[in-house]
Amino acid sequence: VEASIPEPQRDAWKKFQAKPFVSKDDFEKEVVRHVETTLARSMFNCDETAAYAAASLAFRDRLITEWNRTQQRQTFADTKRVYYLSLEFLMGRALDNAMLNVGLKNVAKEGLSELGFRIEDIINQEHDAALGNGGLGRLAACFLDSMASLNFPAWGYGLRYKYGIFKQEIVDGYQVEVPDYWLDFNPWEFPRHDIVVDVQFYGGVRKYQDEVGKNVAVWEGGEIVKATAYDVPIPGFDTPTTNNMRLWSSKAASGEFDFQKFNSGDYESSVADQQRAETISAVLYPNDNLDRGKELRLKQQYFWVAASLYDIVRRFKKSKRAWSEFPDQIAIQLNDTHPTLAIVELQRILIDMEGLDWDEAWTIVTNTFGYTNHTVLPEALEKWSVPLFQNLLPRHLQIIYDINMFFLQSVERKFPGDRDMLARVSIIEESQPKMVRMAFLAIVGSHKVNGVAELHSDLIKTTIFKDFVKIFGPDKFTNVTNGITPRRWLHQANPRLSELIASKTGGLGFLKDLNVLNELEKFADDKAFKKEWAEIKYANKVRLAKYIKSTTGVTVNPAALFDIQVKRIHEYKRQQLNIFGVIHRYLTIKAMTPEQRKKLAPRVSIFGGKAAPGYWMAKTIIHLINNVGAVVNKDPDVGDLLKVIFLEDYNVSKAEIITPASDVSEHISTAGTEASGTSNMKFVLNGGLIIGTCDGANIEITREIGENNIFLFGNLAEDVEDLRHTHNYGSHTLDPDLVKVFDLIKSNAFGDAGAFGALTGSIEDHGDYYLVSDDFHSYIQTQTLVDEAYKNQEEWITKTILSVARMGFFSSDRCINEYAEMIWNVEPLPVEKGSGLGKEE
Ligand code: GL7
Repeated sequence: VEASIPEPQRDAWKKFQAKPFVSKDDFEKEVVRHVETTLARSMFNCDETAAYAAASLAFRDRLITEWNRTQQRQTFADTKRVYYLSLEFLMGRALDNAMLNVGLKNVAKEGLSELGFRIEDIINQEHDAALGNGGLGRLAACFLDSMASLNFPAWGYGLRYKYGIFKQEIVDGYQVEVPDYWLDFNPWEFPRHDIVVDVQFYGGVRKYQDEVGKNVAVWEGGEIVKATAYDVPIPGFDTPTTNNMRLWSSKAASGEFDFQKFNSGDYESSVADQQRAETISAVLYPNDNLDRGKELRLKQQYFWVAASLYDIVRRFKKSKRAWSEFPDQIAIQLNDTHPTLAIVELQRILIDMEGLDWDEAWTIVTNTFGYTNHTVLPEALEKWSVPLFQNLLPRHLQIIYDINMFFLQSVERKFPGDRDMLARVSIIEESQPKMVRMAFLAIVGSHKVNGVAELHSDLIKTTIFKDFVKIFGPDKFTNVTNGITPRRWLHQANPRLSELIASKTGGLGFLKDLNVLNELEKFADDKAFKKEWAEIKYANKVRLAKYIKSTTGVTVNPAALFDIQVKRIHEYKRQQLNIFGVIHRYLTIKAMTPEQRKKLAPRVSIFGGKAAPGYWMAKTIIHLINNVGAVVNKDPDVGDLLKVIFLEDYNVSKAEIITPASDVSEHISTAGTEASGTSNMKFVLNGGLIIGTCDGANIEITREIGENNIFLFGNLAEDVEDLRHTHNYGSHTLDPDLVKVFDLIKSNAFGDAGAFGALTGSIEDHGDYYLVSDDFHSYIQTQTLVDEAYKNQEEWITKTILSVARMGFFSSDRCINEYAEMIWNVEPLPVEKGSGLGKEE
């Protein structure tokens, strides 16, 4: 339908177009207007929740105005766009970020203060948007920020889960999961009730030949679910560009409920249908680095992919271009294998709906997609059972079989007679039942495959995807080392540090070109600068200490060394190594004379992170940490020398308080298991040092900041396989210090040892797959080096300054520019500052 206003009436529109506020007075006017009209409240009935709502709505209005202009500008320019498909976007809070990105935080601060509120209290009202599990989801959020800040025409596509990642409560030392219902009030989304896509499931396929003898496949029957779009504006930093994140929400096709059933008296089942459809976008699967193969998850994936592709194709068709131009106009990036069905769906649209022939369609498809791999852990690689697929998406399964047939034929031509190779690379695993290997499908259907750190990208080429390198050649495989947005992870989380850096580098330019941080090197020995630097770290530690006190009741000394490990709880990330190290420290302190104790640097060991609800071992680790804390924290022999803290419900907004407060953070995964890690980058950028293994991005961080500025320990990735082999087939004797730790646990020192039997047993009796014992000695020794180094504060501070100065590489802006150049082949759409702000285009 033609919905644009005719030429003669457009002047009126232009005259009355919304003008985003820029002044304090206009901001206040907007806040008061929203309190009094949108919220129907008044100055006699305005608490912090209402003030938060009104301030957010004022900023939302502003963002959506820029959003509209950005979309018009991008449509008009008609250049190539990027679509970033991710099942997770771990956005955190939006208000603070919006205020900073549009450069109006001070305006808002003063405005709110005149209206009777402290801006910090208002910011704290916001519920995190927690539509992700961990690093993978947060990476997608950092990428959206960078794409907008760099003026790339780019959209994110995801699911609008009603429940994000669960809220974690610790009850008697155990993790308890509470649903995260976050949509009660969400001012940051715009429901688009006019953008609704029908998504089909189940049914069957009818094949026939048409008049001219062409094979036709029709997918018919089954059921339809409706996808409604919800748009979230993504403001760039210091630019009018405001991109879009479109999230899909599911609804039954029959509207409220099935009236036929209702009228025939079957009220309950008509509501049940509705409920079943809504279930699709109801909940985020809470597993990190684990695939469980649940049918509802496959339904989520297809629902999201089908709606997104329909939307993308519809937008392309409006341009009236030839199909062959599709990859010149559109790049689609697959964030892990979760959206791999998009490859099949686009092929289906092109051959079944648009009538292209196979080869023509397949060329378009492969030139459109890029695939990012985020893990080599076998338990995380997605596979779907063929019978399940057959039932849910019968036509897609046929297309997958055809893709596989053509692919295997090409392999056969290249490696004649190599049947083992064919079996190894087949998209269909010949198991019982047969399985669809999604990573292989993603590789075959994309023109580029990338890993997320150098070691990881090398590993995928030499292990899980080795055969594909032989088949497609090495150029199809590349590396884009992850990055983080310095806007949220420095400017927003650590405003004082950001201000200090700005004062020495000529303003906030470093937030747009993080390599400017290099200028700080010259202050690494500057007395006055170091003093300020140290004061800021101390203030951030005081802030965290207050938070710890208010949430756990434990008093920690801000002068102690803060040693932090916050991330999802996983055996491969080895929080168990950390807590065993803490127990070892406890034993050491207990055995010390008072004189010896005086020489030890006091330490606070801080843990945080969620365990997947079904991951028993991870939950056991949380339990052990809490029980160790309960004993150590009240032991008078220990006092301030050691405190053990578990912070409940680690999430993005808490990370903003925790990250700036570290002296040391732990990134101690078994070598070769953590694809990249991104919190390692955040901690160093905030002036903390790392104790870590030679894994993921730690290696590149070391290369950038220098090996004197990082505490590396442990076995190397290349030795892991041999060590595992010896554990299983040779002799496996545990590290003697670790044995002492286990003995203490077994003496019930931290509660009933039975509770921890599986954890110690996995190391003693079941092969120690994650090499905890092998790395224990090296870990303890390195922690001693940390103690020693921390005593020399002058050198320590210099190390942290040099590290920050050398972190420019890890901006997600660098990473997005690499994707744009190597994979997407897209250019930014430059926009003059201020051109969108109420001026004509
Ligand atoms: C992850 C990796 O585990 C993590 O190392 C990486 O930094 C992140 C982003 O690339 O992706 N892969 C994965 O499956 N999850 C991750 O966080 C859940």
